[in-house]
Amino acid sequence: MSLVLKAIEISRSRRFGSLFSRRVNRPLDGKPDRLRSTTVPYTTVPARPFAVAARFFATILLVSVVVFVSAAAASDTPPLQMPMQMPMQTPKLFVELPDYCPTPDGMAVDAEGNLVVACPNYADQTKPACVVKIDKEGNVKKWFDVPVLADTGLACPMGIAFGPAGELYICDNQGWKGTPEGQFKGRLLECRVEGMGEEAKVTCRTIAEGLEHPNGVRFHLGKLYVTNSLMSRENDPSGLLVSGVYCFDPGTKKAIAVTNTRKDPELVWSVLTYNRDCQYGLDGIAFDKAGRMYLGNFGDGTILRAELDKSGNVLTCETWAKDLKNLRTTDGICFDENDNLYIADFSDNAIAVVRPDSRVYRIARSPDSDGANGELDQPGEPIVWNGRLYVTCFDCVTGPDKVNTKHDPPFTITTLDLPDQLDTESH
Ligand SMILES: [Ca+2]
Ligand SMILES: [Ca+2]
Repeated sequence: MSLVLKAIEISRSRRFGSLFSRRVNRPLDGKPDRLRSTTVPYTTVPARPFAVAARFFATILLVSVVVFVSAAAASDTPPLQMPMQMPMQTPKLFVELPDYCPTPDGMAVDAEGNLVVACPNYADQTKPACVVKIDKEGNVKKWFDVPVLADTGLACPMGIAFGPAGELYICDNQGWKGTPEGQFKGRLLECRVEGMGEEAKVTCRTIAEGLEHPNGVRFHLGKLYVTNSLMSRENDPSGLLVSGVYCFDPGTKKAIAVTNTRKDPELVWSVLTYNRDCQYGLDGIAFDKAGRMYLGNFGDGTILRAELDKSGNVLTCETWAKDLKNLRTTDGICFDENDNLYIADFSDNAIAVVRPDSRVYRIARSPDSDGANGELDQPGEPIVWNGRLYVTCFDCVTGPDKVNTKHDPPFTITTLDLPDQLDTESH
């Protein structure tokens, strides 16, 4: 502010000096010098220069007051909320997974700070579906093989979440491969595991069964919320796909059998997916600090936000974020500690961030590749771990709307900076 006034002071004195010296002796006829008759006397005309000078002073004073008042007012109000910079990043390779993890998917962090990854191994189901642990240095160890379903001889762990006692909840998506024997056989498992790898002692029980496509799970205030991405038995008059989110009590004594229709009492919300070219519904799920539930509707590329009551019932649910230029499909989602929501844009090989004000940004996108250099190779799920974003590369599905054209080794987890850290560093 003082610099501004100083500049005005300098300007004012210069303007006044030149103005006065030019006008103080002016010819009475007002003609330019070259036309003036030599008979026309010069005289001094003080009135008009002083009037001009007075007006000039008044103008300068007014401008100064306006500038001062504006600056003072500005200092008392918050700065304008300018759009945050969201530079596109080049993902970096975190780890190449062992051959027994060809299709990494859901993630969680255990009590010791390890990254825990579910591996349904759809790309090669001769490899038992398993859960691995990865330490900060990127050392990968098998934790345990997920108990198979007798009907299929397979397990298909996708979304995972820890409960308060270290029990691991697993969406066992038996229907994902589309085999007849796996249809409507999805389970929500609770597994307690002691030891690692060959020595692991695994005790699992089924919380819910008969799910068509259990995909994402979160433990929230003592309840388990699970997305069911397909509910094809529910024939909506529109002909559009129905999908939903269930709320299960982990304390249930016996497995809850669902019908995959809106009649299920545990179904807390259902939606349609409007994109007829991609009929795949609710997928990623996450909760913000205020306890609101966020759901990704995969085919529509939308994020829904739901308010819950204390019993876990959905009070309201609305489309919260949608921006198809920056986010086309919503697979796994997660929050950072600042309530920024990260989304794996599965089909577009990209990562999006939704700010708390619901604006959507794309922060990384990779061309089709094998992922060897850390490229996004069909991102399935993001997670915030040790101050960075980590993303599993599912690398398994191809099709006309998918960037990925081939399942190809290596099998990878890649990593990105959190945008807020970039903001901090750049300031
Ligand atoms: Ca790959
Ligand atoms: Ca690939």
